[in-house]
Amino acid sequence: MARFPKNFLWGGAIAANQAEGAYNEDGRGLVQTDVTTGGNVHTPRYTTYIGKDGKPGKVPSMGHTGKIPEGAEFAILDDYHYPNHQAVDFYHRYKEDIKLFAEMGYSVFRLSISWARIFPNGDDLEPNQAGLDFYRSVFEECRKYGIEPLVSIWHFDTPLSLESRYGGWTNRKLVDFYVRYAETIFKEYKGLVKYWITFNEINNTIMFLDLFDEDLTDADYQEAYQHLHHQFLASAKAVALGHEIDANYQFGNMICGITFYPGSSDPSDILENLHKWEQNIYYCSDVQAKGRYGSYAKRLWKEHNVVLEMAEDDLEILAKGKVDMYTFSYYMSTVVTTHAVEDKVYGNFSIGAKNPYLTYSEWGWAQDPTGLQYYLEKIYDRYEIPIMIVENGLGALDTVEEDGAIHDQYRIDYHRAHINAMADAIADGVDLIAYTTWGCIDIVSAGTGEMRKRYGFIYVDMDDEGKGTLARTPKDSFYWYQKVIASNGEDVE
Ligand code: P53
Repeated sequence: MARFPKNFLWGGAIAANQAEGAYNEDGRGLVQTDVTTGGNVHTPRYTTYIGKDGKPGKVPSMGHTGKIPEGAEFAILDDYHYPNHQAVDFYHRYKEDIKLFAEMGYSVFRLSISWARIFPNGDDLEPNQAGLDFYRSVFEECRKYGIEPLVSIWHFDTPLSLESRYGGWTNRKLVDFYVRYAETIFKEYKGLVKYWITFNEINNTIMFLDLFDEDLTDADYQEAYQHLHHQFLASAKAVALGHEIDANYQFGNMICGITFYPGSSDPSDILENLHKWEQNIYYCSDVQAKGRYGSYAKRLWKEHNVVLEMAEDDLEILAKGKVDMYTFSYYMSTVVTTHAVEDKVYGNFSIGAKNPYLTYSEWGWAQDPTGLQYYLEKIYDRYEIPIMIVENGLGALDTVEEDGAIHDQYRIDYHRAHINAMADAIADGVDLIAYTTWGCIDIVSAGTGEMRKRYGFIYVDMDDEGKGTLARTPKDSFYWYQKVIASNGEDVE
């Protein structure tokens, strides 16, 4: 028996703001990462601004939602390095990079379109032709090698101008701006693209809320849930419209898929764990895959006195915009407990207590392939639609040997274990159709802004200060993945 179906899609994934660079070229508008500094595992990234008083300042960017003070303006300051400005220059090197992806044997390549390349201010009435041309050329390059593009419409990169002038996603007006942008690209790339993802890791807004701030008020929750409601509407409207524009279009939601385990058999831990799944995973995917808010949503809102502002036909819009496939990222599992935690995980996005049965990466992320199998089986049972794993990888420090080789056996081991877990889930009945590893090529880390936190199978000569030639070198994992793909997942040794 083959471990993977015949048409299984193998490939890798990147995001525009972490790979492209060229942040101010060809009419592109700014996004939040352009005013976000580099950090590391101990120091957060900062969003920089000029205050009302004319003085420069910074606030921790907290993933993607850093708020600057009233009256301040986002600003690029002279004293800081902004790693996303240049990133790894995919904007100018995409032909060379896609050729390498083809050499690995990719049948799918996940990338995102930068909204601010198409609509620099977000609310422009006409798209920027240079932006449209760029992605057309990228997709044509993929097609040349028989690679299917898998396109995220939004990957944490709302045009900055929509943040400063409208206050971002808490403003309902963004729904229409997003839909205009989506309609433009659906029409433009008809015949070139088949697979779309509406919002990358949409659940981060609620999942990471209580991770960064201990003094949260009900107003913070109100804002987060309202923000999500608007993104759900935008996603549902885009899906319905996309299906009209091209009946072949397939849409995925995108969930940051973390597997939650109860810390003990204490029933209160079991219940708390269920509630974490509801708040952090199901809340978003029920709306996007079932077309309605789950029954527990009322409890979540009540906990923080949230009253969602909804228009009359909102629930109908959500019901009509169900996604065709469940797409998610998977890096780690985490432990939920109601008891005092002695051994805490320190990683920037790892949450909760340390799991004594697992090993942790240098950035504190739990390595747990069984958690991936668990997630796949649980989610497939709930939604019964095709599943894509659209991110999975190990952020690690790589060493370049004197002869230029990069022996990243740890990365190979990580992926082998996760691919075996996928095969086990498929054997158990899960309809898994694609796997795109995170960072087919080294790119800027979203969480820390580092280059040294590398995920790629292709090394990029660039350091945290922005020094390097940007030259590309295949790592050992490159040749290993080539073998995996050529054997359709049979040969993972
Ligand atoms: P970095 C948090 C937790 C898990 C995945 O992350 C996350 C995040 C938010 O950063 O993000 C996804 O680069 C995300 C990618 C990101 C990747 O995971 O912080 O979709 O943009 O690069 C890895 O190590």
